[in-house]
Amino acid sequence: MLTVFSDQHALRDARTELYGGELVPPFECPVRAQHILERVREVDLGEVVAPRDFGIVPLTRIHDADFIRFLETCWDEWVAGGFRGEAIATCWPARGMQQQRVPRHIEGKLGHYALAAETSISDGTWEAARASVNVALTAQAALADGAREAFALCRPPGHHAASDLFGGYCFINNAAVATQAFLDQGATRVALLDVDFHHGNGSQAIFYDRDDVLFVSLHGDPSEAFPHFLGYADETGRGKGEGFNRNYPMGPGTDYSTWGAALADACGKIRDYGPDALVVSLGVDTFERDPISFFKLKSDDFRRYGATIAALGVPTLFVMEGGYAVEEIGVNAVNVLEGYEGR
Ligand code: Q9C
Ligand code: ZN
Repeated sequence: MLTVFSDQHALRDARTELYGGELVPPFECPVRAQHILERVREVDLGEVVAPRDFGIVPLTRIHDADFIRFLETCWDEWVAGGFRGEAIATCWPARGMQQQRVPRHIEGKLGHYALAAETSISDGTWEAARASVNVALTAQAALADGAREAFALCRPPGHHAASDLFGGYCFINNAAVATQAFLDQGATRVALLDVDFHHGNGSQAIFYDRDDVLFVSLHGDPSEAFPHFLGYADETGRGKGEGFNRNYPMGPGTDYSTWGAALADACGKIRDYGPDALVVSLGVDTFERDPISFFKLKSDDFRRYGATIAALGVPTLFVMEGGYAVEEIGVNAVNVLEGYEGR
């Protein structure tokens, strides 16, 4: 299987994450991608190529133009504002306040565009996010050119990013941009399967009103886990999108007997949908020793579910999302891909 990787991911190297009332080194850190790449090479998964630059247009198919400009200019505006730390949102348009007007001051812009406070914007964040979406689009192009599968080793991740929201370590929704690229190139239906531990709130919101994308997500119950305010089972889509959004929230301690059954059910929905392509938001924070999650998947389980996904027989683009047990992240992520390949 082809892997697409950019060393520009390392430009996303924030010093701070707001966690438990402290500023700590971010869980979403450069060594994650390094370890996955090392494992790809170790098992000889296949060729590793650098991304091409697809420019801004494919991003604007998913993201608000002012939001993209905000990401591009945020760090410079923050520095110009005289602040000494990294850019962190500290205030929001809460219930009863103005939701539509975008403030001029960077502090107000951050609150307008952030969905959470843990994700600092730092020097190089925009450049890394650009490289990450180019990785996804380069892998998508390989499928468009006839490959049956490809691995986009994206970093930073994307599935929490909505049309005009960043957070949960995400800035540009790489999987959503790649999904839209399939449609823009002539696909009629694309399935987006999100197996990251966290609900893909950004992907759900982006495609919620549409029937040309089936979004299916397995994740920690939002009543117990981030992103806390979306991802319930009764969120099934809206308007002509009704029935094209499926959530499988699961509680603390969920192991493969439960998770694998949910995946089998999810794959049944995907099969019934009959997609031209499948995009997998591949987070491995479902692992039993993930430091911020509560599922109990073992390293061998990742191999098993890769095979389940392969059985769909649909051209598949794997897009890397979360996973914070950095020592095991390479084995776990590549186990999915090896399981998919039946080796
Ligand atoms: N107590 C992804 O996996 N904060 N993002 C969690 C845990 C945010 C995860 C706090 C987690 C974001 C792509
Ligand atoms: Zn996650």
